[in-house]
Amino acid sequence: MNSPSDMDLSSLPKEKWWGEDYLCQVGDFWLLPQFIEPINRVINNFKPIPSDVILASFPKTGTTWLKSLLYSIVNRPSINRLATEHPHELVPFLEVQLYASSKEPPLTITTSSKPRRIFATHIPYQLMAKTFDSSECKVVYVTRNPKDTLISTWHFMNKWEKAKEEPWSLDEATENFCRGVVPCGPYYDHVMGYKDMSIERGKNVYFVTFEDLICDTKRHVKKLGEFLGCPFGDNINEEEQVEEIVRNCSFEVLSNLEVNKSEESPSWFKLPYNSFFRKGEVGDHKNHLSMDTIGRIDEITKQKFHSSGFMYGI
Ligand code: PAP
Repeated sequence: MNSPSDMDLSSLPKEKWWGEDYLCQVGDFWLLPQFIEPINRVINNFKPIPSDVILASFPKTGTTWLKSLLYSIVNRPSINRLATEHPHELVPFLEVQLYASSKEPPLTITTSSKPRRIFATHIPYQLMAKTFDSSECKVVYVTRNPKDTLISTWHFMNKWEKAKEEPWSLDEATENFCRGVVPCGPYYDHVMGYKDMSIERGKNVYFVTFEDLICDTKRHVKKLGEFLGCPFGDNINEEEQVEEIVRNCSFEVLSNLEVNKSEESPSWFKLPYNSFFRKGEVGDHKNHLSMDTIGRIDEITKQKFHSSGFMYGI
């Protein structure tokens, strides 16, 4: 298999995905060309330490929410930096922020286990296997049902400058999603990589779905506390802490903070801070997809998830 460490960009398979823009294939995955070098740097240089927490996800599946939750669980709500700092600044992406332009470990990477380091990545497990398998770090993976993921991706992409001239139609987005030719796609392979890892290395991987998280956020906050080795006790004070974390990280609270409503863009990304908050609901695909398209995606979900025993996504 091609891995980013031995690839020559010009020799990689390419596919058009939006107008004239193309994605490059590394292993089985389609990546935006500008992220191939940074991903390469992460794979070759990032060495997690055992106390690290790494949030992995396919884009648009709940990353921003989990960043907020993990940051709050590890630091507890008394340090509510979420009130003034965007979740993506508190928990940086390895490939988009920390290793974006240099293989030299940034300062945050070189510090010790205190304060505890939390990083995020959209890199598929299959490309990061060596990094993860040689470390005892904790991995949290969040996924979301494919149809809502598609709709969230479609909305997000249409916020790009390019969309003003050339909107990404829902038909085109659906076609690409079904073929797997979207950034970090195929979605199904991304999810199954981490799902399999969670089965093989349950002690180190917490696999959760957006829908389960919405259903019972409190239970997951407590379980995540245990998983990360910083459990909440049974006393009233700690119960209140859990409730405060759930509230502080809710879509309603986060999306109404000035820092998250900001039209400014971060230095490392072209879209404004507010583009990471839209609706935060389960089932929005029903407002956009025809019954035929729903049927088509459900068929793929059966083949890719259900046939592997993962009864999810329909
Ligand atoms: P990213 O991969 O670009 O970081 P990510 O955070 O994974 O994006 O996904 C964004 C989705 O999470 C958006 O979903 P939507 O388009 O269906 O609305 C966004 O609204 C949603 N989201 C962000 N924060 C929260 C939250 N606190 N609770 C629930 N959903 C949230």
